[in-house]
Amino acid sequence: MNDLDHLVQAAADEFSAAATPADLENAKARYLGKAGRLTELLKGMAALSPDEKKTRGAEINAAKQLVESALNARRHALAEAELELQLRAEALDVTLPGRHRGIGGLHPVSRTMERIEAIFGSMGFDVADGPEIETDWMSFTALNNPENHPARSMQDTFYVDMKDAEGRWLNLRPHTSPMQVRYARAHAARYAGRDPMPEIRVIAPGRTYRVDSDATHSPMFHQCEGLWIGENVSFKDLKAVFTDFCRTFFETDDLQLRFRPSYFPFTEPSAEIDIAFASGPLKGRWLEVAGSGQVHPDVVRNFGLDPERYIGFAFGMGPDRLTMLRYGVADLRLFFDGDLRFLSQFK
Ligand code: 2NM
Repeated sequence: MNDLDHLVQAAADEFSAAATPADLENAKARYLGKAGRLTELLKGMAALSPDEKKTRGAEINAAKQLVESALNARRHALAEAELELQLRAEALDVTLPGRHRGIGGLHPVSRTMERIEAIFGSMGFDVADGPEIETDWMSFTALNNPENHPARSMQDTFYVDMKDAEGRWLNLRPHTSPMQVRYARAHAARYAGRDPMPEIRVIAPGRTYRVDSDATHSPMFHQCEGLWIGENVSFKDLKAVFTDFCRTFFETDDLQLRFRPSYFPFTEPSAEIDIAFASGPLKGRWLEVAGSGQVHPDVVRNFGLDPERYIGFAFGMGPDRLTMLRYGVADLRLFFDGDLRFLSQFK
């Protein structure tokens, strides 16, 4: 091997030994840089004769080409290796299941509301909703609530520190009855020319508010009230409708209903509706599920109807409590704390 062969071999060895592009560029400088070994050799040619220059120049250039191709080969190899590493680091296993946001679920109380709406809907009841901020007349007066009734007090009802356009104080509705009143009045006005008026059959589900807070009472709670008014609607219809509802809602015919005499200002006579299951964890215990009664003649009059002609019943129940019964939940507040550990169990 002559000196040039040695030089080419040494350069190729150093290039191979370079582990990074930076190492490689340093090695390159030692051969091809300004003060590199090949560059020095080329400079040294100045002292040679023209003939020697020709042969020596050709030899040096051949060697230089070999060094350059060794350099490029190593550059390419290092780039390939780097790409390979990067690809491996960023490798995706396309067979893994995707990461997705969990599909949410309806709130358990919303599920109850939807069940109630579906069941009464199948019995021909319309579903109505409307304002949660009401006037005294809508929340109390129209419903035959005396002026001095404690339900009107600030201890029981949330008042809004604001009056409506007619200067009337506003409250957060303490029940959904105002919606029944609105619906019945609109119905009466709409069918004023029809004789007889088509029956009113409606439920009003929604949020309601009372000053009350413990394990079984929340200041915001839900209600669903029902109303059926016609020329010949009686307590036996109420019994039939509500028995059917309970059997469908609780998915069993194995339950008893009891209508226990009670009092509400807007109904006369009035009854609490209790149910008892024939089996299961609550077997044999009477559970209050609704209030009900024949709509008071004064209330029918406030609907814009003649109480001598139109009669019917109303009932009101608490979807929150029905949800507690259906799922065996002991503390009402769990429904409104928004804790996913509780809520996600209902998905
Ligand atoms: C109840 C119990 C009994 C009721 C009455 C009315 C209306 F608007 F017709 F007067 N709606 N809902 C009613 C009757 C509500 O809840 C315990």
